[in-house]
Amino acid sequence: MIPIPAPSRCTLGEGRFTFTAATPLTADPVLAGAATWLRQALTPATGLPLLEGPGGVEIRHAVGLGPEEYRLTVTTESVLIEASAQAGAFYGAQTLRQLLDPAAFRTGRTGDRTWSIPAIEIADAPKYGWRGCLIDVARHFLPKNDLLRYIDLLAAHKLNVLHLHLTDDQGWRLEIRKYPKLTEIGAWRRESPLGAKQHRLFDGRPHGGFYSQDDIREIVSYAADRSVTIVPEIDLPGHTQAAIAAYPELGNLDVPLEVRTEWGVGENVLNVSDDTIAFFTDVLDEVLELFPGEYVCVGGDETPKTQWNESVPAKERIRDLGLRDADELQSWLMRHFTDYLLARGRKPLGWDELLEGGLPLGVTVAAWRGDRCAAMAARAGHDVVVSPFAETYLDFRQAEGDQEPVPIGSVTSLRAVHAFDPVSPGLTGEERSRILGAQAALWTEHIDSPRLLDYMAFPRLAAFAEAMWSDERDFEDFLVRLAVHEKRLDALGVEYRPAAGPHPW
Ligand code: TNX
Repeated sequence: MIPIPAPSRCTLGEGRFTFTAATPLTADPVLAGAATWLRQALTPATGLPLLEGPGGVEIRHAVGLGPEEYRLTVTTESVLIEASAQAGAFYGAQTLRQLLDPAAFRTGRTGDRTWSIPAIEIADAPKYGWRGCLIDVARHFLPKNDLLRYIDLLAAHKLNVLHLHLTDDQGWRLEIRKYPKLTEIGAWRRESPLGAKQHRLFDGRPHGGFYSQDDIREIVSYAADRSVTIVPEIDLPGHTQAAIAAYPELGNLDVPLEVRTEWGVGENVLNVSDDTIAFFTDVLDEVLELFPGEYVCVGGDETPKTQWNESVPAKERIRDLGLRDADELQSWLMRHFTDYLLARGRKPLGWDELLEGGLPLGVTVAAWRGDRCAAMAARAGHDVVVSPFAETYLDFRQAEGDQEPVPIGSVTSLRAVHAFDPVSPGLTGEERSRILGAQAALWTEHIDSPRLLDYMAFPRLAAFAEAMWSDERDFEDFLVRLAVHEKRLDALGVEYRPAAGPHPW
């Protein structure tokens, strides 16, 4: 019954608090969102109306707590959540839900039962501020309702950032009003000539989908109600073949391209003309309108320089700008976009490859290639969000075995994710303070359905959440709590990988 992630401090009392149809719920007006959410979450499963009024469950504003911190005090007579801000109140409400029987996680009633929680005192706050998860909706589109369900799942684990990888070679998933072909053409890929025979390289099927701007507004506000901020990613200047397929003038070749039907790093990158820069500035204008969060990711990863090394206009650009080579050209190009974001009061996020050509301060680095890159970025004075592939890439499988999904990368076990610490031991105090936190990554080359996404994400995302939130970590104790947590996931309909072994499909 002790929650996941484990709270900082937790003292069990005597007896239980029992809910009845008459148990009221009230909140300070500034924290009303948490009460609204709690009612929405609990009433369908429990039948408890939790009507407005004093004397039962109270969400009270308290000064002196951090914005994500809360205290939860349950006696036989009352339930009190104290917080200084919405996020803390919401996390208190999430913890309260975990104290109930796992049946409270269903969306309808399963019979009459008495709902009660143990008397307990919890004081809780997160270890890291950036507790994120990347979902790649470009390689395989995740329909809106499934994405909303994921936002609920992140919030249930007190994760607070959803990094949405919206564009890639294999699909452009965001409606841009000024450039409709990005989704008319770029959101759809045909059957791959490689076909199903090459399953391990590509699933071979036609595929597509995108979010309209109203879908995005809905997703952003749904997430905000659950203390989740969305960081949109428009990946530049590599990973852009879908955009080039829609608008060939963005590319380096004279031959038309189609939305890519293979995985792996692609050679087709943007050209560096003024028109291309203007095009993506327009795209970012619309992105900023849609996503109010501070951070916007402009990618910068895996950009092969072959085409620039062979293209006359690129070579002229390098010469005219007095640059040394194509790596510096990438930095020059990316600086346009990061400066643009900084000038509009936003914080640019970019993958660690950007460090290679020099990067303006004020750019936060998403370090995916291990401790060395994270340390390098911190040392150079950048804020860092770490996402090392060996420990946080949840597209890697959870165990060896023929029944496990497509083997890419290495095995990332539940234990390894739980033991993960974003701060590597070699960092100085100053460098440590630059590590904002971490994010798990669900890249979806080989994850073509919400069912498989569940299987890859859970239970590892629960372990990751604990690594981000909890100061003290004990894997054996986590496993004991996970046995109960699996029942919550069952009630939510999450098709996680059971501890006993893989699904037979
Ligand atoms: C590397 S991490 C990528 C992605 C792939 C992933 C597969 C990063 C910035 N780029 O494009 O999907 O590996 O695990």
